[in-house]
Amino acid sequence: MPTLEASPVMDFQSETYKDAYSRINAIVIEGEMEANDNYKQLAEHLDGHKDELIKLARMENRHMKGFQACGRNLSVTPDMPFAKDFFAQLHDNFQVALAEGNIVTCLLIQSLIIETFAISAYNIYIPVADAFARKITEGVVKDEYMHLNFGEEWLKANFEASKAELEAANRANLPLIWKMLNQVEEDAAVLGMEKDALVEDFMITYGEALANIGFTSREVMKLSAQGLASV
Ligand code: PL3
Ligand code: FE2
Ligand code: FE2
Repeated sequence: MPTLEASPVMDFQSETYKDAYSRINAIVIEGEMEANDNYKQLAEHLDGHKDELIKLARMENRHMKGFQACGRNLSVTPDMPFAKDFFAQLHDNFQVALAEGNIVTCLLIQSLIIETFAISAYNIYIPVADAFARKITEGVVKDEYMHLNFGEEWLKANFEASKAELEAANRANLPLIWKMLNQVEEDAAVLGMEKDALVEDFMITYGEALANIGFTSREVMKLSAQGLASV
């Protein structure tokens, strides 16, 4: 009946829910852990931003602990090997870029792509989460906007020198996000999260970030849809 409350009734203790949660929970724990590593490494390579980056890294560590608590609260054991594999390609691309001194690429991967991925996932998760996880995730998502903003500000200040590398890094890494989204689509649906909503939220947030950095709206459209046709 259309007048009734629309929010889905979720059985957080069902085996189906807990099975899907074991992978999604692992993904966010692994993502937060890798983000912690990435900001610690960036702190050593980005002149003049060491203290700030160390602070961001510490926040990621707190996020990881928060999501570990969410899994424990539902008596779910996160499937960490699955999650490591899930991030492997992005992880490798970040490490190769760092080794080659391509800091712009590192910032695009961590502060733009991964933070936007997290922001869209967390925003879509909050309304369908259990009460404990909702509270944790609401706190986390506020921090993630700050992390995205760090990347935006640095890239905006260095826009002309970064533009070509950003375009190349976007071409190499954004298609991985669509692939990753396809991999979690079914599990996310069990948690009440729709893939279309995730894609839409991602495109909006990522597009806004690119516009803030200095790309024209035509460029933003091209960049933010890179590789999307294959989804
Ligand atoms: C860095 O601050 C955060 C890195 C975490 C990235 C996680 C991306 C999550 C994508 C999985 C979609 C399912 C939603 C999960 C909701 C908790
Ligand atoms: Fe985080
Ligand atoms: Fe973050």
